Amino acid sequence: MVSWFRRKPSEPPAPAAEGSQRHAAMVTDSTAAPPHEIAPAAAGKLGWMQRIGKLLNTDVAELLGRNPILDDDLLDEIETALITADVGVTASTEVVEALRKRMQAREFADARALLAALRAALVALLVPVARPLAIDTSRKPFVILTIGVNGVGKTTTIGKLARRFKDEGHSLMLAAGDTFRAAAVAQLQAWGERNDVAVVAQGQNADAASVAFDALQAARSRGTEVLIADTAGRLHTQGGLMDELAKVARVLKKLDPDAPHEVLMVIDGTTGQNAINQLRKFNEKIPVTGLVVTKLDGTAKGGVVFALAREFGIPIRFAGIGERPEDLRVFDANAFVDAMLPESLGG
Ligand SMILES: Nc1nc2c(ncn2[C@@H]2O[C@H](COP(=O)(O)OP(=O)(O)OP(=O)(O)O)[C@@H](O)[C@H]2O)c(=O)[nH]1
Ligand SMILES: [Mg+2]
Repeated sequence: MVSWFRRKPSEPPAPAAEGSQRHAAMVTDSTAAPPHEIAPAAAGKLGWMQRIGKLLNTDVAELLGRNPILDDDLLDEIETALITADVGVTASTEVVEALRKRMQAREFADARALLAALRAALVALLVPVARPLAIDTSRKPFVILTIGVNGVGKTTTIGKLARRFKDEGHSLMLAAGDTFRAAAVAQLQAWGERNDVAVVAQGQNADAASVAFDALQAARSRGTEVLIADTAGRLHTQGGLMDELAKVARVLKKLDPDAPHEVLMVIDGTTGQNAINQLRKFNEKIPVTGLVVTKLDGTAKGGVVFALAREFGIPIRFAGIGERPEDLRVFDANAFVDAMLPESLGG
Protein backbone atom coordinates (compact mmCIF):
# COMPACT_ATOMS: atom_id res chain seq x y z
CA MET A 1 0.00 0.00 0.00
CA VAL A 2 1.39 3.38 -0.95
CA SER A 3 1.53 5.74 1.98
CA TRP A 4 0.81 9.03 0.29
CA PHE A 5 -2.90 8.90 1.02
CA ARG A 6 -2.30 8.52 4.72
CA ARG A 7 -1.98 11.42 7.08
CA LYS A 8 -0.21 11.36 10.38
CA PRO A 9 -2.86 12.12 13.03
CA SER A 10 -0.19 13.50 15.37
CA GLU A 11 0.53 16.48 13.09
CA PRO A 12 -1.05 19.85 13.93
CA PRO A 13 -4.16 20.94 12.01
CA ALA A 14 -4.15 23.60 9.33
CA PRO A 15 -4.89 27.19 10.27
CA ALA A 16 -8.48 28.33 10.08
CA ALA A 17 -10.17 31.30 11.63
CA GLU A 18 -13.10 31.59 14.00
CA GLY A 19 -15.30 34.58 14.56
CA SER A 20 -16.37 37.36 12.28
CA GLN A 21 -13.84 40.03 11.38
CA ARG A 22 -14.15 42.98 9.09
CA HIS A 23 -11.25 44.37 7.19
CA ALA A 24 -10.81 47.61 5.36
CA ALA A 25 -9.44 47.44 1.84
CA MET A 26 -5.86 46.42 2.29
CA VAL A 27 -2.92 44.40 1.29
CA THR A 28 -1.60 42.64 4.31
CA ASP A 29 1.21 40.23 4.78
CA SER A 30 0.08 38.99 8.15
CA THR A 31 -2.99 39.01 10.32
CA ALA A 32 -3.26 36.95 13.43
CA ALA A 33 -6.13 34.51 13.50
CA PRO A 34 -6.87 32.09 16.29
CA PRO A 35 -6.23 28.50 15.32
CA HIS A 36 -9.31 26.39 14.83
CA GLU A 37 -9.24 22.96 16.39
CA ILE A 38 -10.04 20.28 13.89
CA ALA A 39 -10.69 16.69 14.81
CA PRO A 40 -8.40 14.26 13.02
CA ALA A 41 -10.14 13.54 9.74
CA ALA A 42 -11.85 10.23 9.44
CA ALA A 43 -9.76 8.69 12.17
CA GLY A 44 -10.29 4.98 12.33
CA LYS A 45 -12.16 4.81 9.03
CA LEU A 46 -10.89 2.42 6.45
CA GLY A 47 -9.99 4.25 3.26
CA TRP A 48 -11.58 3.11 0.04
CA MET A 49 -8.23 2.01 -1.31
CA GLN A 50 -7.66 -0.10 1.74
CA ARG A 51 -11.13 -1.54 1.41
CA ILE A 52 -10.69 -2.57 -2.19
CA GLY A 53 -7.14 -3.56 -1.46
CA LYS A 54 -8.32 -5.71 1.39
CA LEU A 55 -11.00 -7.30 -0.67
CA LEU A 56 -8.71 -8.02 -3.58
CA ASN A 57 -5.92 -9.08 -1.27
CA THR A 58 -8.17 -11.63 0.31
CA ASP A 59 -9.24 -12.83 -3.08
CA VAL A 60 -5.71 -13.06 -4.34
CA ALA A 61 -4.57 -15.07 -1.35
CA GLU A 62 -7.62 -17.26 -1.42
CA LEU A 63 -7.63 -17.77 -5.14
CA LEU A 64 -3.95 -18.41 -5.43
CA GLY A 65 -4.27 -20.84 -2.53
CA ARG A 66 -6.93 -22.96 -4.19
CA ASN A 67 -5.56 -22.97 -7.72
CA PRO A 68 -8.26 -20.64 -8.99
CA ILE A 69 -10.91 -21.07 -11.56
CA LEU A 70 -11.45 -17.71 -13.16
CA ASP A 71 -15.16 -17.26 -12.96
CA ASP A 72 -17.88 -14.66 -13.00
CA ASP A 73 -17.98 -14.60 -9.19
CA LEU A 74 -14.61 -12.91 -9.07
CA LEU A 75 -15.69 -10.37 -11.66
CA ASP A 76 -18.92 -9.72 -9.77
CA GLU A 77 -16.93 -9.16 -6.62
CA ILE A 78 -14.65 -6.70 -8.36
CA GLU A 79 -17.61 -4.88 -9.85
CA THR A 80 -19.26 -4.57 -6.43
CA ALA A 81 -16.02 -3.31 -4.90
CA LEU A 82 -15.66 -0.66 -7.59
CA ILE A 83 -19.28 0.52 -7.32
CA THR A 84 -19.06 0.60 -3.51
CA ALA A 85 -15.98 2.80 -3.84
CA ASP A 86 -18.04 5.18 -6.00
CA VAL A 87 -16.24 4.51 -9.22
CA GLY A 88 -19.72 4.77 -10.71
CA VAL A 89 -21.91 2.11 -12.26
CA THR A 90 -21.02 2.99 -15.86
CA ALA A 91 -17.25 3.09 -15.39
CA SER A 92 -17.30 -0.02 -13.17
CA THR A 93 -19.39 -1.99 -15.65
CA GLU A 94 -17.20 -0.95 -18.56
CA VAL A 95 -14.04 -2.04 -16.79
CA VAL A 96 -15.52 -5.35 -15.67
CA GLU A 97 -17.12 -6.18 -19.03
CA ALA A 98 -13.81 -5.61 -20.80
CA LEU A 99 -12.17 -7.97 -18.32
CA ARG A 100 -14.97 -10.50 -18.83
CA LYS A 101 -14.39 -10.58 -22.59
CA ARG A 102 -10.69 -11.10 -22.11
CA MET A 103 -11.33 -13.79 -19.51
CA GLN A 104 -13.66 -15.59 -21.91
CA ALA A 105 -10.97 -15.36 -24.58
CA ARG A 106 -8.72 -17.18 -22.09
CA GLU A 107 -6.29 -14.30 -21.95
CA PHE A 108 -5.64 -14.65 -18.25
CA ALA A 109 -3.59 -17.54 -16.93
CA ASP A 110 -4.75 -16.95 -13.37
CA ALA A 111 -6.45 -14.56 -11.00
CA ARG A 112 -3.25 -12.60 -10.58
CA ALA A 113 -3.15 -11.90 -14.31
CA LEU A 114 -6.76 -10.77 -14.24
CA LEU A 115 -6.12 -8.43 -11.35
CA ALA A 116 -3.06 -7.03 -13.07
CA ALA A 117 -5.32 -6.29 -16.04
CA LEU A 118 -7.75 -4.57 -13.68
CA ARG A 119 -4.92 -2.39 -12.42
CA ALA A 120 -3.93 -1.48 -15.96
CA ALA A 121 -7.53 -0.65 -16.87
CA LEU A 122 -7.90 1.63 -13.85
CA VAL A 123 -4.62 3.40 -14.61
CA ALA A 124 -5.69 3.83 -18.23
CA LEU A 125 -8.85 5.63 -17.04
CA LEU A 126 -6.77 8.14 -15.10
CA VAL A 127 -3.75 8.69 -17.33
CA PRO A 128 -5.56 11.14 -19.66
CA VAL A 129 -6.53 13.40 -16.74
CA ALA A 130 -3.31 13.19 -14.72
CA ARG A 131 -1.98 16.43 -16.17
CA PRO A 132 -0.14 18.63 -13.68
CA LEU A 133 -0.72 22.35 -13.44
CA ALA A 134 2.05 24.22 -15.22
CA ILE A 135 2.54 27.82 -14.13
CA ASP A 136 3.17 29.98 -17.14
CA THR A 137 5.61 32.56 -15.77
CA SER A 138 5.28 34.72 -18.86
CA ARG A 139 1.92 35.73 -17.39
CA LYS A 140 2.45 38.14 -14.59
CA PRO A 141 0.48 37.10 -12.72
CA PHE A 142 -0.73 33.63 -13.66
CA VAL A 143 -4.24 33.80 -12.20
CA ILE A 144 -5.83 30.79 -10.53
CA LEU A 145 -9.51 31.11 -9.63
CA THR A 146 -10.59 28.57 -7.05
CA ILE A 147 -14.23 27.48 -7.05
CA GLY A 148 -16.45 24.79 -5.56
CA VAL A 149 -19.34 24.06 -3.22
CA ASN A 150 -19.26 24.86 0.50
CA GLY A 151 -16.68 23.22 2.70
CA VAL A 152 -14.91 21.15 0.05
CA GLY A 153 -11.49 22.53 1.00
CA LYS A 154 -10.97 25.52 -1.31
CA THR A 155 -9.30 27.79 1.22
CA THR A 156 -7.21 24.98 2.66
CA THR A 157 -6.10 23.97 -0.82
CA ILE A 158 -5.08 27.57 -1.54
CA GLY A 159 -2.97 27.51 1.62
CA LYS A 160 -1.33 24.28 0.50
CA LEU A 161 -0.74 25.65 -2.99
CA ALA A 162 0.75 28.83 -1.55
CA ARG A 163 3.29 26.75 0.29
CA ARG A 164 4.02 24.61 -2.75
CA PHE A 165 4.48 27.53 -5.12
CA LYS A 166 6.64 29.36 -2.59
CA ASP A 167 8.81 26.29 -2.20
CA GLU A 168 9.13 26.19 -5.99
CA GLY A 169 10.41 29.75 -5.88
CA HIS A 170 7.39 31.58 -7.28
CA SER A 171 6.31 34.94 -5.96
CA LEU A 172 2.63 34.92 -5.17
CA MET A 173 -0.36 36.72 -3.78
CA LEU A 174 -3.75 35.56 -2.51
CA ALA A 175 -7.10 37.26 -3.02
CA ALA A 176 -9.73 36.89 -0.29
CA GLY A 177 -12.64 36.56 -2.68
CA ASP A 178 -14.87 34.79 -0.16
CA THR A 179 -16.64 37.88 1.11
CA PHE A 180 -19.71 35.90 2.07
CA ARG A 181 -18.87 33.66 4.99
CA ALA A 182 -17.89 35.15 8.32
CA ALA A 183 -14.21 34.56 9.09
CA ALA A 184 -13.33 33.50 5.55
CA VAL A 185 -11.01 36.47 5.07
CA ALA A 186 -9.24 35.81 8.34
CA GLN A 187 -8.90 32.12 7.45
CA LEU A 188 -7.11 32.99 4.22
CA GLN A 189 -4.98 35.59 5.99
CA ALA A 190 -3.90 32.94 8.49
CA TRP A 191 -2.68 30.84 5.59
CA GLY A 192 -0.98 33.90 4.10
CA GLU A 193 0.77 34.62 7.35
CA ARG A 194 1.85 31.03 7.71
CA ASN A 195 3.44 31.07 4.27
CA ASP A 196 4.55 34.69 4.33
CA VAL A 197 2.37 35.51 1.36
CA ALA A 198 0.49 38.78 0.77
CA VAL A 199 -3.31 38.62 0.94
CA VAL A 200 -5.52 41.17 -0.77
CA ALA A 201 -8.82 41.62 1.06
CA GLN A 202 -11.71 44.02 1.32
CA GLY A 203 -13.62 42.32 4.07
CA GLN A 204 -16.94 40.62 4.45
CA ASN A 205 -19.79 41.55 2.12
CA ALA A 206 -17.45 43.30 -0.33
CA ASP A 207 -17.96 42.53 -4.00
CA ALA A 208 -16.01 39.38 -4.84
CA ALA A 209 -15.31 40.61 -8.36
CA SER A 210 -13.95 43.87 -7.00
CA VAL A 211 -11.57 42.01 -4.66
CA ALA A 212 -10.33 39.91 -7.57
CA PHE A 213 -9.87 43.03 -9.71
CA ASP A 214 -7.93 44.85 -6.95
CA ALA A 215 -5.77 41.81 -6.37
CA LEU A 216 -4.94 41.42 -10.04
CA GLN A 217 -3.96 45.07 -10.20
CA ALA A 218 -1.82 44.76 -7.06
CA ALA A 219 -0.15 41.56 -8.29
CA ARG A 220 0.58 43.21 -11.62
CA SER A 221 2.14 46.27 -10.14
CA ARG A 222 4.35 44.11 -7.94
CA GLY A 223 5.33 41.79 -10.79
CA THR A 224 3.95 38.81 -8.84
CA GLU A 225 4.07 35.49 -10.69
CA VAL A 226 1.02 33.73 -9.28
CA LEU A 227 -2.28 35.08 -7.97
CA ILE A 228 -4.69 32.65 -6.34
CA ALA A 229 -8.22 33.91 -5.74
CA ASP A 230 -10.49 32.31 -3.19
CA THR A 231 -14.26 32.37 -3.67
CA ALA A 232 -17.16 31.69 -1.36
CA GLY A 233 -18.55 28.18 -1.35
CA ARG A 234 -21.82 27.93 -3.24
CA LEU A 235 -24.24 25.23 -4.18
CA HIS A 236 -24.45 24.52 -7.88
CA THR A 237 -28.21 25.07 -7.54
CA GLN A 238 -27.85 28.69 -6.32
CA GLY A 239 -28.32 30.59 -9.56
CA GLY A 240 -27.39 34.06 -8.31
CA LEU A 241 -24.20 32.90 -6.66
CA MET A 242 -23.26 30.88 -9.71
CA ASP A 243 -23.68 34.00 -11.84
CA GLU A 244 -21.30 35.79 -9.49
CA LEU A 245 -18.52 33.39 -10.51
CA ALA A 246 -18.99 34.30 -14.14
CA LYS A 247 -18.85 37.94 -13.10
CA VAL A 248 -15.53 37.47 -11.29
CA ALA A 249 -14.06 35.93 -14.44
CA ARG A 250 -15.50 38.74 -16.59
CA VAL A 251 -14.03 41.45 -14.40
CA LEU A 252 -10.60 39.78 -14.38
CA LYS A 253 -10.69 39.78 -18.18
CA LYS A 254 -10.94 43.56 -18.18
CA LEU A 255 -7.33 43.62 -16.98
CA ASP A 256 -6.12 40.47 -18.72
CA PRO A 257 -8.28 38.92 -21.45
CA ASP A 258 -6.70 35.52 -20.75
CA ALA A 259 -7.41 35.56 -17.02
CA PRO A 260 -8.21 33.45 -15.12
CA HIS A 261 -5.55 31.17 -16.59
CA GLU A 262 -6.71 28.28 -14.45
CA VAL A 263 -10.22 27.74 -13.12
CA LEU A 264 -9.52 25.24 -10.39
CA MET A 265 -12.56 23.44 -9.07
CA VAL A 266 -12.14 21.79 -5.70
CA ILE A 267 -14.17 18.64 -5.16
CA ASP A 268 -14.62 16.78 -1.91
CA GLY A 269 -13.62 13.19 -2.60
CA THR A 270 -16.13 11.97 -0.03
CA THR A 271 -19.07 13.49 -1.93
CA GLY A 272 -19.52 10.43 -4.08
CA GLN A 273 -21.48 10.55 -7.30
CA ASN A 274 -22.94 13.96 -6.46
CA ALA A 275 -19.56 15.38 -7.51
CA ILE A 276 -20.49 14.63 -11.13
CA ASN A 277 -23.47 16.93 -10.95
CA GLN A 278 -21.50 19.65 -9.16
CA LEU A 279 -18.80 19.68 -11.81
CA ARG A 280 -21.34 19.66 -14.62
CA LYS A 281 -23.17 22.70 -13.23
CA PHE A 282 -20.04 24.71 -12.39
CA ASN A 283 -18.51 23.89 -15.74
CA GLU A 284 -21.62 25.23 -17.49
CA LYS A 285 -21.20 28.56 -15.73
CA ILE A 286 -17.44 28.94 -15.95
CA PRO A 287 -15.29 26.48 -17.91
CA VAL A 288 -13.28 24.43 -15.42
CA THR A 289 -9.68 23.80 -16.48
CA GLY A 290 -8.44 21.76 -13.53
CA LEU A 291 -9.63 19.80 -10.50
CA VAL A 292 -8.39 19.20 -7.01
CA VAL A 293 -9.96 16.23 -5.26
CA THR A 294 -9.68 16.65 -1.49
CA LYS A 295 -10.23 14.51 1.59
CA LEU A 296 -8.93 11.40 -0.08
CA ASP A 297 -7.48 10.44 3.27
CA GLY A 298 -9.82 8.08 5.03
CA THR A 299 -12.67 8.00 2.53
CA ALA A 300 -14.32 5.00 0.97
CA LYS A 301 -15.75 7.18 -1.77
CA GLY A 302 -12.63 8.42 -3.60
CA GLY A 303 -13.47 6.23 -6.58
CA VAL A 304 -15.45 9.18 -7.89
CA VAL A 305 -12.14 10.27 -9.40
CA PHE A 306 -12.61 7.54 -12.03
CA ALA A 307 -16.16 8.63 -12.76
CA LEU A 308 -15.06 12.27 -13.11
CA ALA A 309 -12.20 11.28 -15.40
CA ARG A 310 -14.48 9.23 -17.60
CA GLU A 311 -17.28 11.78 -17.75
CA PHE A 312 -15.37 15.03 -18.24
CA GLY A 313 -11.71 14.39 -19.07
CA ILE A 314 -10.81 17.57 -17.16
CA PRO A 315 -7.24 17.44 -15.77
CA ILE A 316 -6.99 16.43 -12.13
CA ARG A 317 -4.16 18.59 -10.85
CA PHE A 318 -3.86 17.66 -7.19
CA ALA A 319 -5.10 15.27 -4.53
CA GLY A 320 -5.77 16.57 -1.02
CA ILE A 321 -4.87 13.99 1.60
CA GLY A 322 -5.22 15.84 4.89
CA GLU A 323 -5.42 19.20 6.61
CA ARG A 324 -1.74 20.05 6.89
CA PRO A 325 0.05 22.36 4.45
CA GLU A 326 2.03 19.46 3.01
CA ASP A 327 -1.04 17.24 2.50
CA LEU A 328 -1.33 17.91 -1.21
CA ARG A 329 0.03 15.67 -3.93
CA VAL A 330 0.36 16.20 -7.63
CA PHE A 331 -2.23 13.78 -8.99
CA ASP A 332 -0.55 10.70 -10.40
CA ALA A 333 -2.50 7.88 -12.07
CA ASN A 334 -0.16 5.09 -11.06
CA ALA A 335 0.26 6.24 -7.48
CA PHE A 336 -3.50 6.62 -7.10
CA VAL A 337 -4.24 3.14 -8.38
CA ASP A 338 -1.32 1.62 -6.47
CA ALA A 339 -2.82 3.03 -3.31
CA MET A 340 -6.09 1.20 -3.94
CA LEU A 341 -4.72 -2.17 -4.96
CA PRO A 342 -2.89 -4.72 -2.84
CA GLU A 343 0.86 -4.42 -2.74
CA SER A 344 1.20 -7.70 -4.60
CA LEU A 345 -0.32 -5.98 -7.65
CA GLY A 346 0.37 -2.36 -7.06
CA GLY A 347 4.01 -1.93 -7.69
N1 LIG B 1 -9.17 15.30 5.90
C1 LIG B 1 -9.06 16.34 5.09
N2 LIG B 1 -9.64 17.50 5.42
C2 LIG B 1 -9.53 18.53 4.56
C3 LIG B 1 -8.82 18.43 3.34
N3 LIG B 1 -8.92 19.62 2.72
C4 LIG B 1 -9.63 20.43 3.54
N4 LIG B 1 -10.01 19.78 4.64
C5 LIG B 1 -10.83 20.28 5.77
O1 LIG B 1 -12.12 20.59 5.30
C6 LIG B 1 -12.68 21.66 6.06
C7 LIG B 1 -13.16 22.75 5.10
O2 LIG B 1 -12.03 23.32 4.48
P1 LIG B 1 -12.05 24.77 3.85
O3 LIG B 1 -10.74 24.94 3.18
O4 LIG B 1 -12.48 25.78 4.84
O5 LIG B 1 -13.19 24.57 2.76
P2 LIG B 1 -13.81 25.68 1.80
O6 LIG B 1 -14.17 25.01 0.55
O7 LIG B 1 -12.90 26.85 1.71
O8 LIG B 1 -15.12 26.06 2.63
P3 LIG B 1 -16.09 27.33 2.36
O9 LIG B 1 -15.21 28.50 2.14
O10 LIG B 1 -16.91 27.41 3.61
O11 LIG B 1 -16.92 26.98 1.17
C8 LIG B 1 -11.58 22.13 6.99
O12 LIG B 1 -11.80 21.54 8.24
C9 LIG B 1 -10.32 21.57 6.36
O13 LIG B 1 -9.28 21.37 7.26
C10 LIG B 1 -8.22 17.15 3.00
O14 LIG B 1 -7.59 16.95 1.95
N5 LIG B 1 -8.38 16.15 3.92
MG1 LIG C 1 -13.22 28.83 2.00
